[in-house]
Amino acid sequence: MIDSPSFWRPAPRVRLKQQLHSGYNLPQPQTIIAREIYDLHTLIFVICCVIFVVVFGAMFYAIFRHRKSVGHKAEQFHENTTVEIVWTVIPLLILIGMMWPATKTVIAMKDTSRPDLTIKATGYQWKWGYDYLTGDGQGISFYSSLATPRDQLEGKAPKGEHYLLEVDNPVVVPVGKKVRLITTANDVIHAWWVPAFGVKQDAIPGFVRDTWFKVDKPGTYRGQCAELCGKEHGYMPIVVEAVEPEKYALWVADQKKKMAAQAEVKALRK
Ligand SMILES: [Cu+2]
Repeated sequence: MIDSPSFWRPAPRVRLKQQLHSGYNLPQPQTIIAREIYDLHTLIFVICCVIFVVVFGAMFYAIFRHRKSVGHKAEQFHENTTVEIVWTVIPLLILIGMMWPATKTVIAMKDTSRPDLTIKATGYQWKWGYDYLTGDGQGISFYSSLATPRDQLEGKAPKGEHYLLEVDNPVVVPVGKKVRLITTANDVIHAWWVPAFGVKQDAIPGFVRDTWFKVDKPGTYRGQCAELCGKEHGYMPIVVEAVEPEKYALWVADQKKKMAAQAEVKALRK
């Protein structure tokens, strides 16, 4: 397993609270896709609220003003073609108005073309393995396991700030670069999920799926496996360190040095 390099300092930590709970809303978006999802969520929510107010307003008004006790009689308009067309066309237009931006975002989410680097994430029961397939870091490969001490899991020690959301080897990526993430699994279905990136992709044994993200700001971003994958499903978090490209180059150089040293040791043992 590859240790975190000693010279390389992690970027300023984005507080977990900020990431997971921005009030009662979605986490603060950190990528263009996450921002689009966030805006879409707001737009659709507003549309739903307007429909709610209009429909219930009209209903309660009608119930109150036209009640039988003040002498109203029910209007009869069965098989009124105009009414039927109106209440079909209006919802249809509303749905098209919602579908248009949503479809654009879904298409953008799936556009993994022309990445700056490609990383393969493999789900294992119960950890993640990462292989850097293209880019400067090509050839880097490591496992990323839960780093929360056993004592905390067993309730013998107070829970730390990043309880169950900390790993020994985080995935390191440069900010402002398009990262294509390929997901697969070794045993059962897992899912690679980092809420702040707007990324959630199943990792399926025997299949290769992909997604992408481009992180705006340096920071530590956390997520979890999002597919029930066995008894330690909750113990395979994801930690992504997004760093400036210069820092990333230093990290890559350090990892490569370590890999070369490991290869030498192996050769000597033969
Ligand atoms: Cu899993």
